Amino acid sequence: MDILLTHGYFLYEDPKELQIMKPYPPLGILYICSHLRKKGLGAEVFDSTFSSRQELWALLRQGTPSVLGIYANLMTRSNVIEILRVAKESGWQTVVGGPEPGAYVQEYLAAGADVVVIGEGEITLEELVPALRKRAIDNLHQIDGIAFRAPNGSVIRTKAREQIKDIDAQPWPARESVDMARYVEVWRQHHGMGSVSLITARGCPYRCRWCSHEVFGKTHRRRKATSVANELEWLIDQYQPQMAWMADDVFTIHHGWLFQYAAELKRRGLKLPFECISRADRLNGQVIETLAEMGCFRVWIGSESGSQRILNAMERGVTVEQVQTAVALCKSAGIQTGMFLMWGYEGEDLSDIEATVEHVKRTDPDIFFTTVAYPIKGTPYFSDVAGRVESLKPWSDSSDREFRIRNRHSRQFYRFADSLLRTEVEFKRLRHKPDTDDATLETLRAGIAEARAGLQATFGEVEA
Ligand code: B12
Ligand code: SF4
Repeated sequence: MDILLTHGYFLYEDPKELQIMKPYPPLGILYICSHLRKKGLGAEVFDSTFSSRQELWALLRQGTPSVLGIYANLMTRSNVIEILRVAKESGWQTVVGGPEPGAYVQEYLAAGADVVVIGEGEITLEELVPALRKRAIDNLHQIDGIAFRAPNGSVIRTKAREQIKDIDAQPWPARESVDMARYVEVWRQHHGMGSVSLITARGCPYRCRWCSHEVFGKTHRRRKATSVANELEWLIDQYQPQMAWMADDVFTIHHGWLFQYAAELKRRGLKLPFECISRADRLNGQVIETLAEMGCFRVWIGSESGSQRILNAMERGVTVEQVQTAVALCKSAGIQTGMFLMWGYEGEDLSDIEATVEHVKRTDPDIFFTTVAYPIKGTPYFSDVAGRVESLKPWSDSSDREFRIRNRHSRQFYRFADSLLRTEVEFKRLRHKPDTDDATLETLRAGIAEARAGLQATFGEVEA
């Protein structure tokens, strides 16, 4: 084996995810694995999702050390750091990649990574793995897209790695390297539908200020509609799923492509229910009708705020009305909607929170999730607040979500905002239902009053 690929996500250690139970395989390392195998390198995957750190430690300690490649994102950082430590103690050469390490090169090198890969991993690892296997460290300077330490301790960053031009020429993810049947089965057991994931494009050209573009930059490269249909057909044959998740950033970004893909599915008689993410401005009547015909049962929309002022500050490029129209169109086409909302973006005050509450009440999506804005290093939003960000724990033990932004409203304030949103929406939903009793409405009214009073009371509280 030339390289063992892994990621730091352990499902059974994550109480929240254990309730949700919607795991998908790590497509990034599976793409790398199939590419390296195609190039004749011995690549294997240790899929941590259903495994434990003890099993990984045993493999690292007992196996013959070679190169260990680890995918890292902001949530898995502390696990990845621990994996690096055990791997180094056991004599492995270590490489990290994914959306986070490029933003924290020094830190990952200090934590035990021999090399940090920045951007797409396929070609970089194709060149890097043989060099590491031969311990030809001097050759590293010639490999684009990496950072490493010179013998004198200085950090060397090579030229940026050029992106893969034709992503269709790449082999599909090496799903055979992970227990795909188990992923599908977990979905089936917990949600009544086995699910698979696939991507149709790489990169997003939009510029929402809080979103990370670390891996693909602002490019957008699409696969051919026929190639995606081939992969879907193969997935159905192999794993008999009842649904799919199109894991693209914005599945409906290219309308011409979408219509072609829909026609291709129709020609093949394929109609697997699926869910996807879209921007409201990339949804219109014809797109939504096409999605419904293709089997789309849910569209997730990044709505973020009901205040246009805040959407503009985020450079979201979407209007509140567009979100409302898109949700209404989905409803009339029989497609469920899920909304992502963000509290606490710079400049948000009580009137913006009230606008978000009104927006969600009016739009009435089937589901909505809220989060308090968190600055991802490398994004413009991070730069905006960098001077005020304080980590609550040492970098290596924390995620980029364990921090405080000085002078931002307190966490308690956002808990009240959340409670106001949920009780107001519930009240509106139940008020007109004939079987709702007065006591329920009274409880909700009290909840609304309490949340609003809490918001007022904590308005002056800021993160210290
Ligand atoms: C699908 C997805 C999810 C799924 C993951 C399920 C799964 N296993 O696939 C779900 C919904 C669970 C999810 C959750 C979250 N996600 Co997410 N997600 C994505 C998304 C949209 C696609 C991932 C993907 O498949 N990409 C396609 C592959 C080909 O790209 P890739 O993984 O980046 O891999 C390439 C390179 O990174 C590199 N590479 C990857 N691994 C390795 C390993 C080595 C050794 C090397 C050298 C290179 C390398 O090479 C690969 C091929 O070129 C990305 C955005 C995006 N478009 O990538 C966000 C993204 C990864 N998610 C993000 C975030 C913030 C989250 C959450 C924190 C959100 C939240 N609020 O909870 C959670 C964290 C969950 C967790 N515990 O890890 C951020 C990460 C930012 C960061 N700096 O870490 C991203 C980049 C979105 C964004 N633009 O901000 N996510
Ligand atoms: S939030 Fe979505 S639309 Fe905005 S830049 Fe990120 S991926 Fe693109």
